[in-house]
Amino acid sequence: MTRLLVTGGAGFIGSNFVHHVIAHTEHQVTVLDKLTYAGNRASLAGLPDDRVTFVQGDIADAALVDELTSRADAVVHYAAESHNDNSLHDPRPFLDTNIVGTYTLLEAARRHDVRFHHISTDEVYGDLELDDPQRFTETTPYSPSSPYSSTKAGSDLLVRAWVRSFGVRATISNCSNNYGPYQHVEKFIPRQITNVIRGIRPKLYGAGENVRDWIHADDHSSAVMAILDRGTIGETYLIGADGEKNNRQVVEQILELMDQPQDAYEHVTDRAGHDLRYAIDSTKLRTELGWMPQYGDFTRGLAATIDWYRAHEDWWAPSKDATEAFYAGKGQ
Ligand code: NAD
Ligand code: TDX
Repeated sequence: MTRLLVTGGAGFIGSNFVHHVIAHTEHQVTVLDKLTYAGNRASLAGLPDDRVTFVQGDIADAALVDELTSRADAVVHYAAESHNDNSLHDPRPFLDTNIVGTYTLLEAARRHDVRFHHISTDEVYGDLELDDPQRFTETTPYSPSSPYSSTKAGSDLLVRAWVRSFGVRATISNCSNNYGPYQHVEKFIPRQITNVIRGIRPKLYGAGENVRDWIHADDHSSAVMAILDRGTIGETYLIGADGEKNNRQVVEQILELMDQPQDAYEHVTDRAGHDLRYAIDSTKLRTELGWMPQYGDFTRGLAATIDWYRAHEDWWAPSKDATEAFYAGKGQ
């Protein structure tokens, strides 16, 4: 039995991972989560009390992090400020959590010699041209564009330095855009689904030509488990499921699946510095660790996600009005 400390376990992907661990292993889980606007305890509902412990706290709180890390066999670090648009509005919390928070966890992992897995993003690599035949690999140079992605890049580099300088037993994964249930309504896919449910037209930034490489959150979780179980210390693994689509295609698919005319959306003010395209080559993860995504069919995963938002208005409704007010203030 392994004791996992999962940071950010009340967020979208962290909570998916906690459910995955409980369903597929015998591990014990302690969740450390600050419950920012993005955290929601309801995302952890139904889990067994004798295997999951919830601690509300900040990953930058050194005393708390030290105590929890001393009682763990591995730290799986999801906690972050995660939304690009928020980082353009107020970058400070991104520095505090993504940089100082990661540093605080690394120091505790170093003191207690605890295995560490750092969750990161493909955005650290910057963006690609639409017709670039290359995709991101583990050797692509870092070139982040936004306050969010630059703080994630900084946190990755801290992990690499703590491995090399102090021998911390860490791995890193950089994943592409996730979708699925329990994603905050500020993000692209849930925002558009819940807009349609509310009778609001979906909002496409700019022309909608930007490409994202979609992966279901369940597939992200199984990849992280594979890296925790079989990954090589010091290595980075890219996680992706060959899911490239431009934003206009995704909105049209949502509208079609929700029985709306395919052109029932609006173009709104583009994001400043908007990355054009992300695309992941996950050959290393597939060949070295034998991982495969289970959601080959984006349309099926999207339809199930739409069903989930239809059935769980109680989960997302409390955040919806404030989120739309924030966007309205920016012409988005
Ligand atoms: P999220 O915003 O849904 O959840 C983040 C969680 O972290 C929340 O529960 C929040 O309360 C918690 N948190 C924030 N600051 C904290 C702090 N200082 N101390 C403790 N807890 C804190 O984010 P997400 O989309 O689930 O992303 C999780 C991780 O995955 C992040 O590291 C993100 O960079 C990475 N990632 C996300 C995606 C994606 O598509 N969403 C893709 C690749 C990587
Ligand atoms: O209303 C919208 N309209 C729109 O066109 C919103 C909210 C977004 N968009 C566009 C911007 C992006 O091109 O959709 C795309 C996806 O946007 P987000 O959901 O904000 O995701 P992105 O900025 O790509 O970053 C996501 O993937 C990588 C996560 O939020 C990050 O945490 C992760 O690291």
